[in-house]
Order: sequence, then C-alpha cells, then structure tokens
Amino acid sequence: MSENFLEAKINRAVLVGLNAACLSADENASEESLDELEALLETAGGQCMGMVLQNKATPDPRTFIGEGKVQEVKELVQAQGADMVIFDNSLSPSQQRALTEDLGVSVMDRSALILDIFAQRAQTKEGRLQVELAQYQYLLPRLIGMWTHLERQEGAIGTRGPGETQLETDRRHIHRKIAKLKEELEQVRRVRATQRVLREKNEVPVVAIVGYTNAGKSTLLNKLTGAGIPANNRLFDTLDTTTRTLEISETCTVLLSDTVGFIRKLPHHLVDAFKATLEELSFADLLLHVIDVSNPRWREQADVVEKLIVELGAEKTPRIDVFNKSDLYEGDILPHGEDIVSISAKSGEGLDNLLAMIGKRVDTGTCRVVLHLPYDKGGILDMLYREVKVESVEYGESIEVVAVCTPKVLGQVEPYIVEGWSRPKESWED
Ligand SMILES: Nc1nc2c(ncn2[C@@H]2O[C@H](COP(=O)(O)OP(=O)(O)OP(=O)(O)O)[C@@H](O)[C@H]2O)c(=O)[nH]1
Ligand SMILES: [Mg+2]
Repeated sequence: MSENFLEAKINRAVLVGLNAACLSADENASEESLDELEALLETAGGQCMGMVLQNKATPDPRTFIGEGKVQEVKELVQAQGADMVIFDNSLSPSQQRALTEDLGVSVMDRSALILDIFAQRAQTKEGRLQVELAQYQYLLPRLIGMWTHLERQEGAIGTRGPGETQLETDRRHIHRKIAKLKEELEQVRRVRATQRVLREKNEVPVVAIVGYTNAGKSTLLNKLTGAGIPANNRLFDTLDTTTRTLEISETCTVLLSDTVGFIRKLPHHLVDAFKATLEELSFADLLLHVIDVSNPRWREQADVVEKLIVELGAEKTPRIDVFNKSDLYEGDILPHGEDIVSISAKSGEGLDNLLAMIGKRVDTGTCRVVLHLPYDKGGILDMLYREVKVESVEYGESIEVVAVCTPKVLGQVEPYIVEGWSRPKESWED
C-alpha cells in the first residue's frame, strides 16, 4: 500500500477548490490558487480536464464540498473521462476516503500533488531522503483511517480482525522507515554543519537566493556565475541547492546558493523535511529575495516567502529584495528604495547595481597582503599582531609579513604593500 502511494500516477484530473468564509486565506481556494494548482498538475505531467470552485459557508464534515457538489464533480469526471480528482484545499484522511468512494476515482489534495512532484524531481540522495520522509509522514494518518474503515465494515467487535493486524504491521513498518530516514538525514545535517565550520574559518560570506517558485532564482545564479543549472518555465524546477563562488570585488568573494522555490500551502511535512536544505538560509549572511515583478500576484507571493523565512528562523538575516523580470514589467515605475533593486536575470540589466548592493552588505574590505617592512618599522609589526591576522613573518633583507588586513589597517600599511591589494573600485559602472 505504501509503495502504491509513493508511486502515485498523475493523469487526467479534475481540479476542485472550496472557498468557505470560515477558512483562513491560507486554507481557502480561489480562481488564482486553482490556476496555480493547474500549473502544478502540468509540472507533475498531468492534464487538467476541468475545474470546479465551490462557494459554501462551511466545509461539509464528510465530503468537504457537500453531497450535491460531489454529484456535479462526478458528472464532470465521467463526461471528461478524467481518472482522478485533485483538491486545492487540504482534505482530512476520512474526507479523502469518503470522496474516493463517492467519486469512484482516486482523490488527492494539493499537498499530495506537491509531494509527488518533489518525489519525481529530487536529484540528490539528500533530496530524495527528505521527500521520502515527508511522504511517509503524510501517509501515516491516512493509513490508520483506511484500516479503521475496513474494521468497521467487517463489524468485528472485541476480536482482532485481520484489518487491525495488518494495520499494526503497516504502522510499525512505516514508523521504522521514518526513524531510519530521520537518522540518515541527521547524518547529512552533521556533514553540512562540519562544512559550515570550515567555511566560517575561511570567512567567506554566504548569500542565499530565495523566492517564490518560477521567480527566476536559477536564471540569476546562472547569469552571475555561469553555473549552467536548468531553469525552465515550470513550478519547482529546482529541488536541490546549488552553490557557486561569485567574485563581488577584488576584496570580496561570496558563496551564492540557489534554493528550492517556495509556494503557498507548502505541505507542512515538506517544510520540516526540507529544513536540512533550507537551513542554509538561517546561516546565510545575506538573503536575496527574488520576486517576479511581471506576475500580477507578486505581492501575495512575496508574503508567502516572508512567512516561510520566519518559519525557517531566518527573519533577522539582512535581505535585499530583487525585483526580477523587469524586462516584462508593464507598470510605470518599478519598485525602488533602500535594499531594493530591479533586474532582469535574463538580459543582465541591473546586475551591476545588485552586485554593488551585495558588496555593500557583505564586503568588509578585508584582504590578504604581502608587506616588506624596513627593520626600523618593527612597531608596525606589533600593531599588525594586535589588530589583524598575521599569517607568516620572515626576516630577510626586510621583514616580509603576510597578513589579512582590514581596510583601516590597509590604509596604515599601504606604502609597504608589495602584493595583493589595489585601491577598491569607486563604482561598478565603469
Ligand atoms: N523575461 C524574463 N524571463 C525570465 C527572467 N528570469 C527568469 N526568467 C524565466 O522564468 C522562468 C523561470 O526561471 P527559473 O530561473 O527556472 O526560476 P526559479 O525561481 O529557479 O524556479 P524554480 O526552480 O521552479 O523555483 C524561466 O523560463 C526563465 O527563462 C527575466 O529576467 N526575464
Ligand atoms: Mg530554479
């Protein structure tokens, strides 16, 4: 059973959403969220055979959308020859079961669809582990619902029916699976933590690109670093983090990471599961929040990203809002202000400004230099030992010192520098 779930086949689907006054904005469906669900369906390789948006004061406890609407959806399914129904809202395990029975085709919700896309597309071992963990966590309560239902059907009172035994076996199996996956992920996290310590020693600032799915994050990383990672016009194109070095200026190189895109109603297990990847965010020195300004709903999308940044504990990290796809923007004035920049990752427009802004945020101006000090300037050597990191000292014709200097110290020792530093550029636009 679990194996079936992990290999769900996405085909010809009817999409259904419920807009109920009592549901929060995050839980409600709308025409826009159904359009997004259709894009998700296409990413998963499915085809939309029809859409139904139901307005209702409160969800029906059993069928979520109400008996009458279920009949309507069933007719649509039959008329269109659809083989599944996908709900934009989250369904409880028992609602999912009731709807499967009533509609006579398989029923899933947005979370399951997103999980399926992640399962299809995760590339690295780590990514696959995370998705598998999320899938089992999603499956567990549904499994229980399923067997409880069977038990009731068989009417077994006071005896351990075959269903119950099977449920126990399956539950144990899945609990074991979950424990094992968590252990493996913990291992991955430890390796990451070690890598991070090394990086901190190297004093290389980490800049993470975040943003709504399809905003242009991978295109930006490619343009800046020539990383050559795929950047296609579909949701969740990137599921694994890619990191490249980027030279911001002569005194500053950073590590730039592309991350998985965010989306509204991201299944909670996935947020948890992806923390290992996304935890890069909480250690980043700077976040670039890429926003697709050509999308009429960019404000809403940016809000979703903001919320997830908080959830991931990265709200205190300095941030630059990068308004991308400016080449497609049709309004008069592009958003502007402090820590806001508009660019086109495609054409390269505005990238100079972006680099200058990154530099302003992370470039400490620290620089490794070689100095030749005359023997009567021993006082300078004392100062270097006090103020900066001295890497080596050799006594020859003069005192040769290799030191990693801050801008203030560089100013003081400039006459003795023989290698490794020239005055920083005044501006990025030559
Ligand atoms: N016109 C225009 N298109 C862009 C720009 N930046 C990205 N795109 C296009 O937008 C689509 C999505 O770009 P990606 O870089 O894959 O977006 P992403 O944020 O990495 O998406 P996910 O990995 O799915 O989260 C691609 O078709 C890009 O060619 C831009 O500045 N202008
Ligand atoms: Mg991408």
